Amino acid sequence: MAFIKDGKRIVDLRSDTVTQPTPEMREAMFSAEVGDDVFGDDPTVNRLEAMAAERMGKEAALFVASGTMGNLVALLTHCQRGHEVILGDLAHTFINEAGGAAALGGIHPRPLKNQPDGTLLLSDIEVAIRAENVHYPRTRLICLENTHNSCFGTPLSVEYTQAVGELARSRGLKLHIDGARIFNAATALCVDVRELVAPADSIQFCLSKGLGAPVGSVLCGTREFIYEARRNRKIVGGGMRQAGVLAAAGIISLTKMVDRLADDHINARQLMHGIAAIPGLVAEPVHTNIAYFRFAPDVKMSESEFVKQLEQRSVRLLSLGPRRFRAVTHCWVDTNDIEVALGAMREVMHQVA
Ligand code: TLP
Repeated sequence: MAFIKDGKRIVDLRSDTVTQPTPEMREAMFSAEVGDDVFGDDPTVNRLEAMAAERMGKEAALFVASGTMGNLVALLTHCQRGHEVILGDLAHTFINEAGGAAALGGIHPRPLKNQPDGTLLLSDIEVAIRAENVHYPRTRLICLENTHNSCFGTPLSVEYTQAVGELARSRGLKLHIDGARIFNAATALCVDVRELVAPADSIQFCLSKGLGAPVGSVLCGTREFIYEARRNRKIVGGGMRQAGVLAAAGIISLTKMVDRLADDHINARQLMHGIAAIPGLVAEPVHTNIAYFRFAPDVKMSESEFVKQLEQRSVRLLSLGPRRFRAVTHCWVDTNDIEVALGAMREVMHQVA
């Protein structure tokens, strides 16, 4: 599959959110049986939720509009106003979700330093958990992100997640996982996704990233938790009606798109390998489908000029902060596209060498 614009093939590495529904998804969306999901009447949504819960080893699931909504609804369900959530200072929920939990839920964020592998030190979490004291917010929840987007797409291990889960339980706290790319983590670690999420009270994963669906995420947890989450989804306006047209694509994501994620990881490694050999570019570690790289110190070109020059060669990626870039592989990019991207980068960097 390839993106074609004005007759030209585009290699779009800005994010795995740019993926479009596959022909099979479009077919399934076209013929999806639907009903009013707020009444619980949409058979396709119900089927997706049952499949997702089973896949995650949780009792129940809730289809939501986006990863951001999944995380927000999870936080609103675990926490009351004035509660505190411990999370990473580089967590998507802390940085990239418009402060929704604070803005709408009165939930106080307690960011701890993310280690380069996306973990939070257990000792840091221990220290951050508040004692009962009239001055303090009440610690209620710990959030992990797996894979960790800003920390090189690193997968968090089963052992680490279990350790955080045990710590949470021993202190009467809940654990939520932002598993936007949890299947990438399971693929990279060669483990069943159930093992990765077993220690968590809730997990949200995205259908609309590497799994290719056009819209949607699923939040999973106990039956009781999902019952409450459904109310909170309504509060944030996420009660969708004939959402089966969207869920139909999500079912294809779960049944057909998970096993191919390993290819995206191979392509990301191929990309990084190539970038490492281009004078002026410095590759960073790559673990899954997210590849970061930067300019070498002597490069004079601006980030925006680099992105523009690549765009002119039909290659898209993101400039993320000073002298640094991100390229994400996904199902609309193949090994040939990776070579095209590398060729374009070589050409652009050659001009400034
Ligand atoms: N990530 C997007 C951008 O928002 C940065 C991307 O291009 O990587 N959790 C994680 C770990 C994510 O990476 C994202 C999206 C979300 C949650 C939010 O998902 P959506 O975009 O569906 O709200």
